[in-house]
Amino acid sequence: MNELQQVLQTALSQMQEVNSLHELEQFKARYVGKQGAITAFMQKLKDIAPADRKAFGAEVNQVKGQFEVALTEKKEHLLQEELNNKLATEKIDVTLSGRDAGRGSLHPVSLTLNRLVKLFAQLGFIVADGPEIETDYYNFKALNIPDNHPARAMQDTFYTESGNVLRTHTSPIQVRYAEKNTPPIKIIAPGRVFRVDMDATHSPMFHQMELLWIDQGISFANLKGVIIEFMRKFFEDDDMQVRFRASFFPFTEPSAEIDIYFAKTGKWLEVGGCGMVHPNVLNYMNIDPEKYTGFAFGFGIDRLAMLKYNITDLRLMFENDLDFVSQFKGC
Ligand code: 2NL
Repeated sequence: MNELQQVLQTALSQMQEVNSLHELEQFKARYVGKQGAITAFMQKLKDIAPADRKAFGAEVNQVKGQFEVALTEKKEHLLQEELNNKLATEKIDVTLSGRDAGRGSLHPVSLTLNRLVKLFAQLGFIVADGPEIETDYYNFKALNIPDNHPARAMQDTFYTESGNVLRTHTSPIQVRYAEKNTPPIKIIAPGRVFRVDMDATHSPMFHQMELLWIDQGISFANLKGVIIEFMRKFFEDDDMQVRFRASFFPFTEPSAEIDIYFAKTGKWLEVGGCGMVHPNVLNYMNIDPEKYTGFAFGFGIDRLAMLKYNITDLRLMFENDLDFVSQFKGC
């Protein structure tokens, strides 16, 4: 019995030296664990004379209880100490200024599109929109593109299983608009277009913009005026030379390619196509070609953006690399 009391006294005094929760766990095991000093007394019970067993057992239980009460107090004390420690050391200075999250920037295609919309708004054109999945009718037939035209081939156009197409140009937007509205029609149609084509200078998805102006008395002079004015405004060069080179499109007659002259390089560059809307196309739009005429033109927004911002590789435009995109802040 004396021995047991001595073990308890030693335990209680040693407990005072413990100063971490981890240490306390190991300390606890030394006394009440499987091999613990207090546990050992419990195992002695079978060697005690039957008459003394009850008293002995009660005493061991009582000591064990005292030990555990002390242990719980110690644990609470250590937890409190740990908390006080944290509160004292982990201070937050709420007066420090915040970290800059960084400001995003618009993609050069978006920047260019925004400029185009603004520029043509000043000339009286509104934006029209339409679906990216189109019917054969709006993408080809209503544009006077014959059944055997190479653009309709599987090698050039993405077809859906149901026989629709991913629009190959934004012209169908204009056909849909003209069909539902009466002249004067003055619209621009920007958007994504899709063609089976993929190399250093071609992407299967790119951005195009077309313009359509239909009214009484619209002539090739109006076409030239709008396009020349647009090119000079867009490239911020009032003397920029624009050249119209005779060409062919099924949806316009006459048709021309648009070239611009870069004084920097001394080179003419083709930037788009244009023409007077073909009478067949006006008929598909339910517009009387005897009463109205119109012109249309189209160009690639990505290519125009590349020229404007001196971007040399088309693939950069579609990789969405932050180091690339963030170079256009403030443009
Ligand atoms: C090019 C050529 C062009 C048109 C697009 C058009 C649209 C309608 C009616 C008639 Cl609804 N024409 N669009 C006309 C001429 C040329 O684009 O090289 N695009 C990148």
